Amino acid sequence: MRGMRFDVLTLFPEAFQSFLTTSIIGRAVAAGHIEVVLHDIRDYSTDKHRKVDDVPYGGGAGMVILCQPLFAAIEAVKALADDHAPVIYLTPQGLALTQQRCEEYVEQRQLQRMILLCGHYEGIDERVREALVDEELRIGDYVLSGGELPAQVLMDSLARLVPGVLGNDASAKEESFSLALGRAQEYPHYTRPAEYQGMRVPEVLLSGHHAEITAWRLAHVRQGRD
Ligand code: 4H3
Repeated sequence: MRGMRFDVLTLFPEAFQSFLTTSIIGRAVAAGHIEVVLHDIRDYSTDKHRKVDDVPYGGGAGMVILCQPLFAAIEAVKALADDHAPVIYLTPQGLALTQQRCEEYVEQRQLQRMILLCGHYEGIDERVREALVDEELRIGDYVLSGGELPAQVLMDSLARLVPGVLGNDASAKEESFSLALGRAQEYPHYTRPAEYQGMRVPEVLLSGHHAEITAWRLAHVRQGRD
């Protein structure tokens, strides 16, 4: 399977800098397993002052991102590659991002490319949503000031399912296996030293008996809770 390409539309491309250069994601980008292309929505404004937002019709707090730069940006970015790419808007009203949905994106649909739309302020003009947004996703039940963090969460959760991204290919599969059993669940992990301030690592984990270790881990699976 080919890597994934993400085209990110944002007013704050600099918010992605450390994410894209650090740790596993940094290596995945450097190795070409994932490609992330950042697009500054402001670059698509035709206004002489590069205006991207205005006050809401009907009144109310905050600013709304204009149709013009969003239509121009999305249409231009769609045309940059041949692959069909759904436009995904990160919003608290969207479908919940779950491990199962991540696996469906990466494996079942063999999705190669996504366009991620990050809003800010009060959000985007509704006509952009109606005409151009294919899916809405939320990373959790809370409101954030921008879609940039949710976009990074989405890319991180998908990237680690792309073959080659994790040094140890088993890690992602193992974790999704345990997730398939129910809610997010994990067994306890330990590393050296075997004793720290009087606290011992369970002896069975030091034993090298793989069947017993597996049984211990199954017995100590922790369930995610609300
Ligand atoms: C996503 C986006 C929470 C989530 C978001 C989430 C800012 C959406 C702006 C942005 C709109 C106004 N908050 N839970 N906020 O995934 O574009 O809400």
